[in-house]
Amino acid sequence: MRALQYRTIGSAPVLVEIDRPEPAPGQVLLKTTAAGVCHSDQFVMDLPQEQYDAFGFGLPLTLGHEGAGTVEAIGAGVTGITLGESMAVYGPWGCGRCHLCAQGKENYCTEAARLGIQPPGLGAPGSMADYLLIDDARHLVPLGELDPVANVSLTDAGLTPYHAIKMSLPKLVAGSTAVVIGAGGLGHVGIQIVKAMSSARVIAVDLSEQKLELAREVGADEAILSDGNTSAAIRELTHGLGATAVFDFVGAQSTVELASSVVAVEGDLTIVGIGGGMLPVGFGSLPYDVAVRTPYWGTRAELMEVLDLARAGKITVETEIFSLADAPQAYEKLHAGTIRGRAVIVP
Ligand code: NAD
Ligand code: 9ON
Ligand code: ZN
Ligand code: ZN
Repeated sequence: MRALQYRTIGSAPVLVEIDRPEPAPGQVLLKTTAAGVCHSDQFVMDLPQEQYDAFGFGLPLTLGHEGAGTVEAIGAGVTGITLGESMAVYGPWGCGRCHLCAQGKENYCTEAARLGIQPPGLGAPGSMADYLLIDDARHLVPLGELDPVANVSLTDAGLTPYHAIKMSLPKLVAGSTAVVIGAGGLGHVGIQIVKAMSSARVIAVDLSEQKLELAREVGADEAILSDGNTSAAIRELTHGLGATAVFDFVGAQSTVELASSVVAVEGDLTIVGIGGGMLPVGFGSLPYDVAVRTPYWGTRAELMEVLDLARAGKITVETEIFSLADAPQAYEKLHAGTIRGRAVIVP
């Protein structure tokens, strides 16, 4: 089968021919229907050797941590799923047994690292291949009638903002303001999630006019450029109060500083982007009682909820489709900042 693999530090990923895996007892083999392209893949491929090794992803790495597929083969002992069923893949695999996994919070599994359990595309072989091996059937959520290509990115670009935003919902009352920094893959879905789940006004911030246009199309009430005036503009739009919640889908030094300069008293400052920005946090460094969060991906139940939001027509992913052979171009476009919404690979 074909697989898009990151093989050499600092080089572009390449399409290679590898053996099709067989599901061992307990496992499931999917025939891939779609694979999403996340900026985290770029982050991983930009790491120097030493840091890459520290993450333990290994080489070669078959990319793709957003995945969907139809059930192709079922390992011994697996029950409850049928051949041919269309599935979304829950990516942050955990042990399934620890206290957090028992709550469906496999994204925060306390045993995964010790047991060497890694997400597909971030250690385990990922979805950018003709077939994808799933370690356990509980990591599959039926898509039903949802189109896998249009919805595959809900497994990360939907699930991650959903998890981040859901924690802030008690604060996002009528009259509140949510700032979404970065209207890319995660951000453009995040805007829709805030609008679908709360009555907050959304101010989107991005570097590019095209992304701001997309932000407005998907429901942002205001969309403003990220420049020296952004902080003042947000203060003005919020009558000096600042934003009830700031979701930073970039996480660079400049954006976490922007976030801290616009968050309101008792607000939430949620850093989702992994751009390496750091904030000094201590009494007086932020408005009173601001909560700073750094969430990772989302829970199994939340993936079901995100798919239900899509079924209800409340959220959609803007997609640009690429073949597996053209996947390296998708990463080039992502790197250049010219993907509108999410790039999706269709093998
Ligand atoms: P993306 O490239 O699709 O979107 C990023 C957007 O941010 C783009 O529209 C870009 O123009 C904009 N941007 C870049 N610099 C900016 C700045 N200084 N000010 C304002 N806007 C700026 O990326 P994505 O796939 O949506 O991922 C977003 C971030 O979230 C990445 O850092 C990714 O690695 C991270 N991520 C984190 C988690 C998690 O669980 N915490 C999960 C998935 C992705
Ligand atoms: O899901 C992603 O995109 C992120 C959270 C992966 C980050 C990483 O480097 O493991
Ligand atoms: Zn991701
Ligand atoms: Zn666990």
